Amino acid sequence: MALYTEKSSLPTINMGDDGKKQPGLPDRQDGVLLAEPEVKTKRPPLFKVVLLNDDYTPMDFVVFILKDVFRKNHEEAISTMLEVHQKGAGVCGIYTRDVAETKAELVITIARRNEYPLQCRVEKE
Ligand code: TYC
Repeated sequence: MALYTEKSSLPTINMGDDGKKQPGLPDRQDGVLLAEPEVKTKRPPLFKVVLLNDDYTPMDFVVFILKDVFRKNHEEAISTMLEVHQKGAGVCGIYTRDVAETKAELVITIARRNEYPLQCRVEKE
């Protein structure tokens, strides 16, 4: 894209009534595109899925959940399960709100179907 950067007194087309630049519209002068429009994007807020320890859910089942729901490999799944077992809680993953809530619900659904009391929480990062 050619950039015309020389200063000129010609008004830009991209101007509102207040004379201010309109965000998202390209800068033009004499119909010539001066630069790509500046589009401001914001990253979405992130949420942790935290798994909680209990005395009844078997370790193997937690490892299965960590692989199946959180796509961890065997070593990562063992390590996260042991962290939760030893410290009482541990982060399984960090996602946008909808993904975090869906994964947390899936954990509870699979656990209840297997009659285990496994719990997990969604917390803002
Ligand atoms: N504490 C459980 C046991 O000894 C294992 C376990 C680990 C349970 C992690 C839940 O989130 C958990 N069988």
